[in-house]
Amino acid sequence: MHRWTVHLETASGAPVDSATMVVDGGMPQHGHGLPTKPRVTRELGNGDHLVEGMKFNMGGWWVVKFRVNATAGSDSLVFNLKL
Ligand SMILES: [Cu+2]
Repeated sequence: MHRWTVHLETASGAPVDSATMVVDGGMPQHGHGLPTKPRVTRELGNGDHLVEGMKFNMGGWWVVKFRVNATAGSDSLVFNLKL
């Protein structure tokens, strides 16, 4: 089980502390999602957010998605992990 620190900032580089973040993901080639429900458990300050519950229970191609809502705006990101 991993803990990730996710850093959020505006396009101009200002740290974003107060935000809701939804974590999603899965393995496109296997048709399944994450085996856990990761979530933000703590705001660490200076734009850093602690995400607990990240788990990758097999090797292969994973896609991880974050959806962010804050007063500064909404954004999302998707990236690949090859494990
Ligand atoms: Cu799989």
